[in-house]
Amino acid sequence: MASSQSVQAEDAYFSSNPPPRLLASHLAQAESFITAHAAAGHRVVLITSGGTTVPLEKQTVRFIDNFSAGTRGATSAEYFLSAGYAVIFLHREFSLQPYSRHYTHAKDCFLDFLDEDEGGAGRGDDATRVVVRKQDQSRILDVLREYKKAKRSNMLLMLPFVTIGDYLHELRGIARLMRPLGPSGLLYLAAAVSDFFVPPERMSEHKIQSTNAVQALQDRAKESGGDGSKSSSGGDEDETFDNFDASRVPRSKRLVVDLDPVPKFLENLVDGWAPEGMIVSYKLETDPAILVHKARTSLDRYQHHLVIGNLLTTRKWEVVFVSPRREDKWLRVARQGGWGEAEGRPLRADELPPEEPAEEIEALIIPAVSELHDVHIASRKA
Ligand code: PAZ
Repeated sequence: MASSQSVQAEDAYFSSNPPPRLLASHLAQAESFITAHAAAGHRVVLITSGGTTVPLEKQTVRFIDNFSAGTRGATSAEYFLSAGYAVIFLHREFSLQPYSRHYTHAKDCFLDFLDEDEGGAGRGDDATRVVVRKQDQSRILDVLREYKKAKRSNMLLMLPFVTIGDYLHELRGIARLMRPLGPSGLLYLAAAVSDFFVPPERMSEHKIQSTNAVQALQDRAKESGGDGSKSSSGGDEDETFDNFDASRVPRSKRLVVDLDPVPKFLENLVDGWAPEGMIVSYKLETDPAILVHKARTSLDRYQHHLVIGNLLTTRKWEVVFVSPRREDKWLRVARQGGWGEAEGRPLRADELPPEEPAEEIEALIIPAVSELHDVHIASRKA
């Protein structure tokens, strides 16, 4: 059972941080998706993907973000679909998505894949058509077929989030809906989740001002008994950056951001929201010396089933599986000529080849996770 302290923290967090506008609609979609796939005997995976934002204002102009393009989540979704899983893809809005990821955020603009076809004899019209470039056709056709198949068979449900608050509300709601799946439910948490946030009671309603021009406007309005809506003349102007000297900026002009820690909800997820499902979380670090230790600490603390550790610089080349009662297992993409003396220890950033890996590491991760999921299901049945 989750400790009463963490249940209290959960109640306090969710009652004071408003749910996203579309939560009810997202949960209704998730419920009918899960019900249909449970009836068909499919395994269902909830994948979280992308970074969560921390808004600094209620009407948000500025926010803090976490590193993640959504590559891990979107790529994993494709491999889970190939392995027969129905996928709920809870992703940061506008981050990478399964299938379209091959052609968005890419170095080439999608228009580079297209050509004009001037019409041909035998086609019966002279209209110019837009066609995919010859050299890209077979690759795009493969991706298109997989994408259409996933859509046609209703195997992929896409649900977006933006802020850390949206993410936590959505995660809790969907995880609870997955309970009837029992052990065949899989939670695969690859999103980069902020550890800090600004609580609503300390958040400014409007854009935080960098000068006191607005204060002067309001003061003048008060003095004249008006509403302050006229434009100001004179008074404080925005600072210019001529002769700017950071050390002389007065404290009153600095923005000091005071963040609270986000309560750790993995315990509630394991014990309360989806107690039978298999739970896999990711751990991102930048220092190789602490990665495995941090992954193991997270596993011991939350008692879930697997932590996949990865380092910022080497995450497309290798990951480490840390799970209870098993040795740590490193998975690494193959390289022509092998890894030489780097075999058997984490790679250093300076050992990476300049080009992207020839193989996607998710092609190794998903079968290995799915195998552990088989074991999880079998052990629950036993
Ligand atoms: O989305 P991406 O491929 O750019 O990055 C993926 C990742 C590094 C965010 C992910 O693999 C991960 O480690 N997520 C958990 C991050 C965390 O420790 O909160």
